[in-house]
Amino acid sequence: LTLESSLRSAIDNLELSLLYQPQWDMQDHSIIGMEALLRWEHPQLGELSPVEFIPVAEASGQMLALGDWVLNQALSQVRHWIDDGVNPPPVSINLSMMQLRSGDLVRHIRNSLRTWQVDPSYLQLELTEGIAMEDPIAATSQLQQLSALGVRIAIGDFGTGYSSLAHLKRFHASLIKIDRSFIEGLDTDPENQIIVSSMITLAHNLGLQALAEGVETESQLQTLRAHGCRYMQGFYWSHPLNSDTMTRLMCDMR
Ligand code: G
Ligand code: G
Repeated sequence: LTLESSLRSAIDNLELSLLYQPQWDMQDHSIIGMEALLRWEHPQLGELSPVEFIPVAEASGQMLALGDWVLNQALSQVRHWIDDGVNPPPVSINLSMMQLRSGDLVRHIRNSLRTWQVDPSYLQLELTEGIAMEDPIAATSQLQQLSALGVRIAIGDFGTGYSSLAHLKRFHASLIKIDRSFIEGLDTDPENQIIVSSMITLAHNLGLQALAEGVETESQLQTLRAHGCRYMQGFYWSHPLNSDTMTRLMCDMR
């Protein structure tokens, strides 16, 4: 059985799940958001990373179905949390190239929000510079509509691709996520410190929030703080968590 054909049954067979990684506000150590991360428990191959199967989904015309599954799964979880009296922070989902290209993204998102009766402010869409820049005009128009709806936009893997500063504003982003590769080298490479510090300043000067992803050590944390970075995500606090563990964490923090 190929990955492609087993992906077709993965949704039906409940082999997919979402994990949630908290995002922290360094000022009061509260959780200001969480990133939903897709997992596939393959019956023979075990847990597969999206890095392995997202390209298969894109190449085999299954990405839209997969993207819809992620969207609905995340919003149904938000609905559960609200119903259980756990007021969750915005949940961020990753968008793929195909979803932005389909031309149907805004309608899908509006429908899902309506289905689950979830306010758009609970949803954040994360896309990479590369995805947004693939077709900047189409991206701009859809992101503008989503932002007008009240959905938040985040640009992930920031600094790794071709970024035009003008586009950052046009994409209606409210948050940039500084790529893990810059955080990794923070302790050893003085140039990385300059780059990260500039990205934080750039974000703030544009009226955007800056979040550092992949923070793993106390020393990275301190360096980022010293450069004015307020929001962080990474193994230092928490790995991606299943929904039950995430619920417990949110309840414990109140
Ligand atoms: O969680 P992990 O480190 O394995 O994720 C690897 C990559 O897969 C990350 O870059 C992440 O953005 C991407 N990814 C995780 N979940 C999703 C998803 O639901 N949709 C898309 N398009 N990408 C995802
Ligand atoms: O590109 P994106 O931000 O969506 O990637 C998220 C991926 O990064 C997930 O697969 C997640 O498991 C992983 N991740 C999250 N925090 C850390 C971290 O502190 N260190 C490392 N190495 N990976 C992380």
